[in-house]
Amino acid sequence: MAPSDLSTLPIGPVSLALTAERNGETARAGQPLTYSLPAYDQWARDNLPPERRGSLEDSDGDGIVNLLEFATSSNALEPTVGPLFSISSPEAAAPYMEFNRNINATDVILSVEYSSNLRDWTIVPEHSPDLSVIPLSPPNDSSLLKIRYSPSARSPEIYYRLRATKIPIADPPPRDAN
Ligand SMILES: [Ca+2]
Repeated sequence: MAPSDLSTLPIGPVSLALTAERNGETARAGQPLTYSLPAYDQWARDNLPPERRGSLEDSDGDGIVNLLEFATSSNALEPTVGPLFSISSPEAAAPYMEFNRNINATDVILSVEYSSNLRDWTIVPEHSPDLSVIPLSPPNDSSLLKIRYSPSARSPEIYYRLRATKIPIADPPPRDAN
């Protein structure tokens, strides 16, 4: 099994196409298998001290909670300087923002939201044509995708934010982090 097409699934759980082969015959499942692993918990155990593993904790005090650090392949023990995503220069003909997506964060939905007034936020749909995967050069760590959001509709003033939502795997309720 291999991820069916990561380039079209930058912000969600892993999706796999299932096939079975026997005696030269191949059967394919009609629906891909989408699965989530308790990836955050595993990452927290591997990377964070025991008393600072909460998804809404900020282990390095940089204002970015652990869940967002995980989802964007940021170092949760090394304060991030500046914003979590980059924005094109004001003169750019087609403005955009870019952020990193950790494809190992299979139990975290990472979405872009925008607002013109910082009160009402609109989620950019996962399969929006305004979202694209930017090839890294040189090719980087394979667990990292660079995602670009380039809005097709123009607005004189717009705010962006990233939302990370942890998919509940077992008993814990869903937890949000902005
Ligand atoms: Ca942090």
